[in-house]
Amino acid sequence: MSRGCLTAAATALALAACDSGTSGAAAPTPDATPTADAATTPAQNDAQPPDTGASDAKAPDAALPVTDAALPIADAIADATGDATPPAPDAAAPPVELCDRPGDEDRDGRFDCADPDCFAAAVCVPAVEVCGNGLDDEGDGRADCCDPDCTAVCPPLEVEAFTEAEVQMLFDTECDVCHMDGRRDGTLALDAPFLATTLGAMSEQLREMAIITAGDRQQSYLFHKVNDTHMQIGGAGLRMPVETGLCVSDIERLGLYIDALVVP
Ligand SMILES: [Ca+2]
Ligand SMILES: [Ca+2]
Ligand SMILES: [Ca+2]
Repeated sequence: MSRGCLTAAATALALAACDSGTSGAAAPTPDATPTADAATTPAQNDAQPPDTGASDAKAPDAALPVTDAALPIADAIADATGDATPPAPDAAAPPVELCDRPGDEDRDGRFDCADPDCFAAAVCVPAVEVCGNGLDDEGDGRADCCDPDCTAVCPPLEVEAFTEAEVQMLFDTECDVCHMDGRRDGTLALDAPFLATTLGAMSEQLREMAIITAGDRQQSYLFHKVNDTHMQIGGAGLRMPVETGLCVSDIERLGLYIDALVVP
């Protein structure tokens, strides 16, 4: 008896503890338990509905505007798509040459600036040096009165001959990339003292002419290379310095220096 009674009592105590843990002091009375449960459940139900109600209220409200707004947007997209689709008919129109895009778009056998359709296009009109605007308008490396294109409208050059030190300084700043410190474009070396390697030494590009001939710029291949007249006398290659060239006043001062050189 004692064991069965103890077990039953333990179960009753455990149930009582569970109830008391859930609903507090009202647990002992069976009637109170349902009351407490009933009170709790509705309360929870009451508490939840508002949340559900709130979310339900948002969902439809949010959904409606979206749907309403989506319709016009969809219509607009459809309209836009409809308008964008027509390119098909436009593509059938005569093609136009695009002057700045490689290709013969109008299929007349002539491309870009070689196509008469592009002769007046800005991209095809050769740039010209505008003298006095401070710019190198056609990109030959020389601006305004430094550009030979402006010689006719610029004041006559009234310059003095470079000294030997000034010529070396010019080479040091303009020719060092290719002709100094062991770097050789051809055989030309302009390291100081430049006269040691240029005066009377025959040019590789024009073997019958010395790089520098004392007293005569016209017989000095180096002068022709910077004056851009080297091709006219049978030379080769590009004007020097590459891309930038020299200002016409510096070319003239170099010419005067060579002209004044005395044959050793
Ligand atoms: Ca083209
Ligand atoms: Ca200019
Ligand atoms: Ca220029």
